[in-house]
Amino acid sequence: MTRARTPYPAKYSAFGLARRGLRHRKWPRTIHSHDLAPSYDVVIIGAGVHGLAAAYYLATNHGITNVAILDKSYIGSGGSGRNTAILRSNYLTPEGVAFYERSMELYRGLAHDLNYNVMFSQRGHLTLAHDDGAMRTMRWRAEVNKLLGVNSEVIDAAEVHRVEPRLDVSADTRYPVLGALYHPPGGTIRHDAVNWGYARAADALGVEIHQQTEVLAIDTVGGRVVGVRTSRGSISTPVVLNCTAGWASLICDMVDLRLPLVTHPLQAAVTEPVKVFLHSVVVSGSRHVYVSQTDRGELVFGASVDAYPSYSMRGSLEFTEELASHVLELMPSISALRVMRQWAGLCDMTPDYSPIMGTTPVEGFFVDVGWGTYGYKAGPVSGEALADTIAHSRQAPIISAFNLDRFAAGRLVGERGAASVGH
Ligand code: PYC
Repeated sequence: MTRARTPYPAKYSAFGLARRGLRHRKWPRTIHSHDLAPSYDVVIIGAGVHGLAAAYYLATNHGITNVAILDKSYIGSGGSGRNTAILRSNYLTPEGVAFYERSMELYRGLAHDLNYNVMFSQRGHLTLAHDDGAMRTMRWRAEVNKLLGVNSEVIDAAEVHRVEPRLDVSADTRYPVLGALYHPPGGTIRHDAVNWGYARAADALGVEIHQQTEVLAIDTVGGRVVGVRTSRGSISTPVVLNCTAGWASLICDMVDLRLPLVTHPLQAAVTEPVKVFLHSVVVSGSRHVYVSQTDRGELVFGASVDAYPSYSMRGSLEFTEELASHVLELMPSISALRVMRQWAGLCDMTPDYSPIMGTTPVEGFFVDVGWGTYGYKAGPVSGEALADTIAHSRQAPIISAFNLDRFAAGRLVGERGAASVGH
């Protein structure tokens, strides 16, 4: 069934801005509130980038607009608003590289597709290697990347210095930089803009976004989904897509589906702004740190997930201390910089560091979960692939390797070597 469209959102353009400014006209609302309807063709749980993108591509690519997105909090309140907004496709497995490269392709066209400035900045991505084992993994990744048409190459320490003069690449440090995997198309994006851009476009196509609407139970009859019970009432639906992070296993529990997920907090921090000096995204797996600089000049840092499973989203002093010591090994010159804020998000870790996507043994119940620390990069392609999977009731080809059944079949897609930092 196709739901009536709300009028397409006002077009953002310099001309539109000037016209509205001169005429003192307000911009129309971008997201509308709705009562819950008694039934939907598809219910998506989670209003993060994955859920919003899935709804958008269901509507645009398949004409399915009778869709509700439910979130117990607000748009982008989970990992989609808490990540460090790094994009890359320099993965290790052919399946992973092809998948994330499609996401980069969609991200490149997103501002145009959504008529929303998502501030994608392709500034280059460096993954530093401090020992021979890491250098071997970088060469392996570079070869797989090149074979699949992804721009990555291994560079030596002198070249690293040329790309990022502020990094200490001298040989007399405790963990000298031997070289790096250099991935010029990698970069950063403005995550809130992506979330709001998808939300605005999906809303305009007739998708209903229900914030502050918690899923309490999922009803099944004879092994197939028939409805969802929420804090605002019950809905009948034949299709549920679980796009949550942190709560993914609790939602799957509602249909008695067990997933191999362990949830860990991942912390991040941002400094006061300084004049821009760091041009690329810098990652050091063995020093457990990644850093980029925003256009406003703040340094945004992240590290490994906390060592213990938890649902806590609080920052810790231990994290800041460790982060500072590792960052200063790489960039001693920033020792006077002050940290302004820190926060945490939840990461569902899988045994092979690859996500779990697509069909499940419960008919009508689909998953897009297990995103570890790399979910944001995959928002557009996951949305596109899950929309395709739901529309055709079969696993979309680009995610065929990522089905839940790989764990029982022993077909793991090992991406640990391409995770940003050691976990
Ligand atoms: O996998 O590139 C990555 C990443 C960056 C921050 C967290 N994970």
